[in-house]
Amino acid sequence: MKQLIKNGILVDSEGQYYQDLLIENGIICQRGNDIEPEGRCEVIDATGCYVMPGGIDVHTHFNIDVGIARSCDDFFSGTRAAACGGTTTIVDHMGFGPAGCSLHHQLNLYHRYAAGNAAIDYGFHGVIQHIDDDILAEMAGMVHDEGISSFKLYLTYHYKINDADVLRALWQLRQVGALTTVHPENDAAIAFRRAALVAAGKTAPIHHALSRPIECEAEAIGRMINLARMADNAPLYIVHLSNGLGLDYLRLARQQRQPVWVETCPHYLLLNEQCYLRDDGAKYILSPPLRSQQELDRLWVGVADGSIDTVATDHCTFPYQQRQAMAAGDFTRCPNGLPGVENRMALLFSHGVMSGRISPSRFVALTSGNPARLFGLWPRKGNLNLGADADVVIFDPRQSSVIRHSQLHDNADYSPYEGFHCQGRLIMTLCRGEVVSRNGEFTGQQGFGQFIRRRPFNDQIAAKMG
Ligand code: DUC
Ligand code: ZN
Ligand code: ZN
Repeated sequence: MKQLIKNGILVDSEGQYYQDLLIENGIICQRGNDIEPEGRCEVIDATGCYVMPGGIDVHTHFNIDVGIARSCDDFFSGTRAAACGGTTTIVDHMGFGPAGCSLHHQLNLYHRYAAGNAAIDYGFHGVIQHIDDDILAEMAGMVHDEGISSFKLYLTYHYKINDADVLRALWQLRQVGALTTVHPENDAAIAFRRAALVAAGKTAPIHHALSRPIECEAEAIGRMINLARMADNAPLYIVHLSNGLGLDYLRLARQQRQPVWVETCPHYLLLNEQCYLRDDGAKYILSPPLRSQQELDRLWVGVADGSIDTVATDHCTFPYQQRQAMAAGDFTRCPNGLPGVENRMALLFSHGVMSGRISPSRFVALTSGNPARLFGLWPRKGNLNLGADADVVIFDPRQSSVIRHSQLHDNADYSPYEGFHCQGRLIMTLCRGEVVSRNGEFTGQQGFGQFIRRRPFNDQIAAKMG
């Protein structure tokens, strides 16, 4: 079966081209002017539309057990929502397993969660919850036999890793060809501030933000940068950056040619801490928390000037009803996380491209090309080159939409972006040539998604990011 996407503006991380795109058996097989359909071929008219690589969201938490609750989107509902929002591949962060468990324990569990459920392609980041000789020895097999070429460690939460073990992890992961990703927040600072707030009876949602100020995150970012430098310049990826101070530390490291990269999320670009003062402020509790408008502005500068590399969602859903019941007015009892996997592409297209902050090529770099290069999906994904998977999104810049949770495909009961206007509308999403969404409706199939064995981290590929 062939598909021919005609008359669109093809966009990749490098530029824009008035070309047609021919797909055969789920693979991009020809690009050029005035390609004519031959044989059995569906023609898709993309006149006036941007035709771009499918989105890659490298930060989701589907079906995650966070100890006090389990997120309500599993690998079917989560990837269904992703498909409807123009994302064709996700890389999910595995949750913690039982104390002392192996890396393979969680990998095997996550394969069971995703297989037969995912509607788009997927991979997993490994999770490091302790370090010992067995875990260090297991890392090479995870990368080279299992296709897990990135791992996450946490500097806070139940299985926080101390500096000595962070160094051991960074060192070994570099040796085996993996990228270390980190949740950077200073655990002692959170505990200190939280205790004082709780003792004073200050437990409203705004106090969640006050318990984790930007210095708490920036300190941990700076520490990780320096530890990575001392671990033989190990490659490092900072997840969910929320503030400009941390970004300045990253810029400094980059100036010194250190291999560090950083992700931010739509909520840190579009929602500020005023949300915590609303009656429904508990809807916005996540970590790191939402920040002041000044920090949002500083992140937009980083998105535009190239110092931020990726935009992912950290999609981690707990219904508002459940949040209210569990928190009962105390932010310390509220499960953390926001939904957003269906809105990332449209929000960044609207507030980034259509508002003139970034070019369409930069949009592709942030949402697809750079994640593919960093996380071992390139050249199969993240581009529209011959031989790549036909993962494609078609955006019409002339149309617009308003986000309503009632029209989304996740299992949450709200959207933090309710009522947001998006200029530019997603018309179609193809994953390996299959139309998985059309005009906001899910047209894919549960179980269509394939596990993607990711390649080892490659600094030459990462160096060419857009
Ligand atoms: N913070 C995380 O680190 N992960 C999931 C959700 C959240 O708020
Ligand atoms: Zn995190
Ligand atoms: Zn996360």
